[in-house]
Amino acid sequence: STALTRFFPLPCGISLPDTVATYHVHTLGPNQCGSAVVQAIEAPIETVWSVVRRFDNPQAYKQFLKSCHIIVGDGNVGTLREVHVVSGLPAASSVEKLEILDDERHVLSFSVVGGDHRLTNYRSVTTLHHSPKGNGTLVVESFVVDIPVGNSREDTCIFVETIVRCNLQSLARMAENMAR
Ligand code: A9S
Repeated sequence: STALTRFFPLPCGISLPDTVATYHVHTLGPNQCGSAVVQAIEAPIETVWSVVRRFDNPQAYKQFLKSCHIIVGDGNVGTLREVHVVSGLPAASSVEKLEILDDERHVLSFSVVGGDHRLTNYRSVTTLHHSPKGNGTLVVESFVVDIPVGNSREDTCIFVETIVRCNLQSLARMAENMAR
Protein backbone atom coordinates (compact mmCIF):
# COMPACT_ATOMS: atom_id res chain seq x y z
CA SER A 1 0.00 0.00 0.00
CA THR A 2 1.11 3.57 -0.63
CA ALA A 3 2.08 6.11 2.00
CA LEU A 4 -1.26 7.81 1.37
CA THR A 5 -3.29 4.79 2.37
CA ARG A 6 -5.08 5.42 5.65
CA PHE A 7 -5.91 2.58 8.01
CA PHE A 8 -9.03 2.52 10.08
CA PRO A 9 -8.99 0.67 13.39
CA LEU A 10 -11.61 -1.95 14.23
CA PRO A 11 -12.87 -2.73 17.75
CA CYS A 12 -10.85 -5.99 17.68
CA GLY A 13 -7.58 -4.04 17.48
CA ILE A 14 -6.92 -4.77 13.80
CA SER A 15 -6.49 -1.91 11.30
CA LEU A 16 -7.68 -2.12 7.71
CA PRO A 17 -6.85 -0.04 4.64
CA ASP A 18 -9.57 2.46 3.68
CA THR A 19 -9.86 0.75 0.26
CA VAL A 20 -11.86 -1.91 2.14
CA ALA A 21 -14.84 0.46 2.19
CA THR A 22 -14.98 0.39 -1.62
CA TYR A 23 -16.25 -3.20 -1.54
CA HIS A 24 -18.01 -3.44 1.81
CA VAL A 25 -20.39 -0.49 1.74
CA HIS A 26 -23.81 -2.02 1.00
CA THR A 27 -27.15 -0.34 0.51
CA LEU A 28 -29.68 -1.91 2.86
CA GLY A 29 -33.36 -2.17 1.98
CA PRO A 30 -35.85 -1.41 4.79
CA ASN A 31 -36.29 -5.12 5.54
CA GLN A 32 -32.65 -6.13 5.22
CA CYS A 33 -29.74 -6.49 7.58
CA GLY A 34 -26.02 -6.60 7.02
CA SER A 35 -22.78 -6.93 8.89
CA ALA A 36 -19.16 -8.02 8.44
CA VAL A 37 -16.70 -10.46 9.96
CA VAL A 38 -12.91 -10.01 10.01
CA GLN A 39 -10.43 -12.88 10.34
CA ALA A 40 -6.65 -12.72 10.63
CA ILE A 41 -4.78 -15.61 8.98
CA GLU A 42 -1.10 -16.47 9.40
CA ALA A 43 -0.58 -17.41 5.76
CA PRO A 44 0.37 -15.47 2.60
CA ILE A 45 -2.45 -13.75 0.72
CA GLU A 46 -1.92 -15.91 -2.41
CA THR A 47 -2.30 -19.09 -0.34
CA VAL A 48 -5.59 -17.86 1.13
CA TRP A 49 -6.77 -16.62 -2.27
CA SER A 50 -6.08 -20.01 -3.90
CA VAL A 51 -8.76 -21.48 -1.60
CA VAL A 52 -11.26 -18.58 -1.66
CA ARG A 53 -11.27 -18.10 -5.46
CA ARG A 54 -12.48 -21.67 -6.14
CA PHE A 55 -16.19 -20.91 -6.67
CA ASP A 56 -16.65 -24.56 -7.68
CA ASN A 57 -15.27 -25.91 -4.37
CA PRO A 58 -16.69 -23.93 -1.39
CA GLN A 59 -17.06 -27.12 0.67
CA ALA A 60 -13.25 -27.23 0.92
CA TYR A 61 -13.56 -24.87 3.87
CA LYS A 62 -17.29 -24.23 4.45
CA GLN A 63 -18.10 -27.00 6.87
CA PHE A 64 -21.87 -26.62 6.61
CA LEU A 65 -21.73 -27.65 2.95
CA LYS A 66 -21.45 -31.29 1.90
CA SER A 67 -21.37 -30.89 -1.88
CA CYS A 68 -21.35 -28.41 -4.75
CA HIS A 69 -21.98 -28.75 -8.45
CA ILE A 70 -21.72 -26.18 -11.21
CA ILE A 71 -25.03 -25.60 -12.99
CA VAL A 72 -23.58 -23.39 -15.72
CA GLY A 73 -20.37 -21.44 -16.29
CA ASP A 74 -16.60 -21.87 -16.25
CA GLY A 75 -15.75 -20.39 -12.84
CA ASN A 76 -15.84 -16.79 -14.03
CA VAL A 77 -18.42 -14.10 -13.24
CA GLY A 78 -21.95 -15.34 -13.94
CA THR A 79 -21.20 -18.97 -13.00
CA LEU A 80 -24.05 -20.64 -11.10
CA ARG A 81 -23.50 -23.34 -8.47
CA GLU A 82 -25.82 -25.45 -6.33
CA VAL A 83 -24.60 -26.37 -2.87
CA HIS A 84 -26.09 -29.01 -0.58
CA VAL A 85 -26.10 -28.47 3.13
CA VAL A 86 -25.23 -30.91 5.94
CA SER A 87 -28.17 -32.07 8.06
CA GLY A 88 -29.20 -30.11 11.14
CA LEU A 89 -29.52 -26.68 9.51
CA PRO A 90 -32.79 -25.00 8.50
CA ALA A 91 -31.84 -25.44 4.83
CA ALA A 92 -31.19 -28.13 2.24
CA SER A 93 -29.68 -26.42 -0.78
CA SER A 94 -28.73 -23.04 -2.18
CA VAL A 95 -28.25 -21.76 -5.73
CA GLU A 96 -25.54 -19.11 -5.92
CA LYS A 97 -24.19 -16.81 -8.64
CA LEU A 98 -20.62 -15.55 -8.87
CA GLU A 99 -20.81 -11.73 -9.04
CA ILE A 100 -17.17 -10.59 -8.68
CA LEU A 101 -13.91 -12.54 -9.08
CA ASP A 102 -10.93 -10.16 -9.11
CA ASP A 103 -7.60 -12.01 -8.98
CA GLU A 104 -5.59 -8.76 -8.77
CA ARG A 105 -7.52 -7.13 -5.93
CA HIS A 106 -8.47 -10.44 -4.24
CA VAL A 107 -12.22 -9.81 -4.22
CA LEU A 108 -14.95 -12.45 -4.51
CA SER A 109 -18.67 -11.80 -4.31
CA PHE A 110 -21.65 -14.10 -4.77
CA SER A 111 -25.40 -13.77 -4.47
CA VAL A 112 -28.00 -16.34 -3.52
CA VAL A 113 -30.54 -16.68 -6.35
CA GLY A 114 -32.51 -19.75 -5.25
CA GLY A 115 -32.63 -22.89 -3.20
CA ASP A 116 -34.41 -24.29 -0.21
CA HIS A 117 -33.57 -22.05 2.76
CA ARG A 118 -34.61 -18.76 4.42
CA LEU A 119 -31.76 -16.42 3.40
CA THR A 120 -33.53 -14.61 0.55
CA ASN A 121 -31.43 -12.06 -1.38
CA TYR A 122 -28.25 -13.00 0.49
CA ARG A 123 -25.17 -11.39 -1.02
CA SER A 124 -21.65 -11.39 0.34
CA VAL A 125 -18.33 -9.79 -0.55
CA THR A 126 -15.02 -11.30 0.58
CA THR A 127 -11.78 -9.31 0.30
CA LEU A 128 -8.24 -10.29 1.25
CA HIS A 129 -5.66 -7.78 2.48
CA HIS A 130 -2.00 -7.95 3.42
CA SER A 131 -1.66 -7.72 7.20
CA PRO A 132 -0.33 -4.27 8.18
CA LYS A 133 2.67 -6.10 9.65
CA GLY A 134 4.15 -9.47 8.76
CA ASN A 135 3.39 -11.91 5.98
CA GLY A 136 -0.20 -12.67 6.98
CA THR A 137 -3.63 -11.98 5.55
CA LEU A 138 -6.73 -10.20 6.79
CA VAL A 139 -10.03 -11.46 5.42
CA VAL A 140 -13.09 -9.20 5.48
CA GLU A 141 -16.46 -10.74 4.61
CA SER A 142 -19.56 -8.55 4.59
CA PHE A 143 -23.12 -9.52 3.72
CA VAL A 144 -26.63 -8.27 3.16
CA VAL A 145 -29.78 -10.39 3.49
CA ASP A 146 -33.54 -10.02 3.80
CA ILE A 147 -34.84 -10.43 7.35
CA PRO A 148 -37.09 -13.52 7.17
CA VAL A 149 -40.72 -13.08 8.19
CA GLY A 150 -41.02 -13.96 11.88
CA ASN A 151 -37.34 -13.28 12.67
CA SER A 152 -35.77 -10.19 14.19
CA ARG A 153 -33.02 -8.11 12.61
CA GLU A 154 -30.66 -9.03 15.44
CA ASP A 155 -31.30 -12.78 15.29
CA THR A 156 -30.86 -12.79 11.51
CA CYS A 157 -27.54 -10.98 11.77
CA ILE A 158 -26.28 -13.25 14.55
CA PHE A 159 -27.27 -16.38 12.59
CA VAL A 160 -25.38 -15.27 9.47
CA GLU A 161 -22.38 -13.87 11.38
CA THR A 162 -22.03 -17.21 13.18
CA ILE A 163 -21.92 -19.14 9.90
CA VAL A 164 -19.48 -16.67 8.30
CA ARG A 165 -17.22 -16.72 11.38
CA CYS A 166 -17.14 -20.55 11.31
CA ASN A 167 -16.30 -20.49 7.60
CA LEU A 168 -13.45 -17.99 8.07
CA GLN A 169 -12.01 -19.86 11.08
CA SER A 170 -12.00 -23.02 9.00
CA LEU A 171 -10.37 -21.12 6.11
CA ALA A 172 -7.68 -19.90 8.51
CA ARG A 173 -6.90 -23.43 9.75
CA MET A 174 -6.69 -24.72 6.19
CA ALA A 175 -4.47 -21.90 4.82
CA GLU A 176 -2.20 -21.99 7.88
CA ASN A 177 -1.67 -25.74 7.35
CA MET A 178 -0.93 -25.17 3.64
CA ALA A 179 1.65 -22.53 4.59
CA ARG A 180 3.51 -24.81 7.02
O1 A9S B 1 -22.00 -19.78 2.42
C1 A9S B 1 -21.69 -18.66 2.85
O2 A9S B 1 -20.69 -18.08 2.42
C2 A9S B 1 -22.49 -17.98 3.89
C3 A9S B 1 -23.71 -18.30 4.39
C4 A9S B 1 -24.32 -17.44 5.42
C5 A9S B 1 -24.43 -19.48 3.94
C6 A9S B 1 -25.60 -19.88 4.40
C7 A9S B 1 -26.34 -21.10 3.92
O3 A9S B 1 -25.61 -21.78 2.91
C8 A9S B 1 -26.59 -22.11 5.05
C9 A9S B 1 -25.30 -22.47 5.76
C10 A9S B 1 -27.20 -23.37 4.45
C11 A9S B 1 -27.56 -21.55 6.06
C12 A9S B 1 -27.62 -20.63 3.33
C13 A9S B 1 -27.64 -20.06 1.97
C14 A9S B 1 -28.79 -20.67 4.09
C15 A9S B 1 -28.81 -21.12 5.43
O4 A9S B 1 -29.84 -21.14 6.08
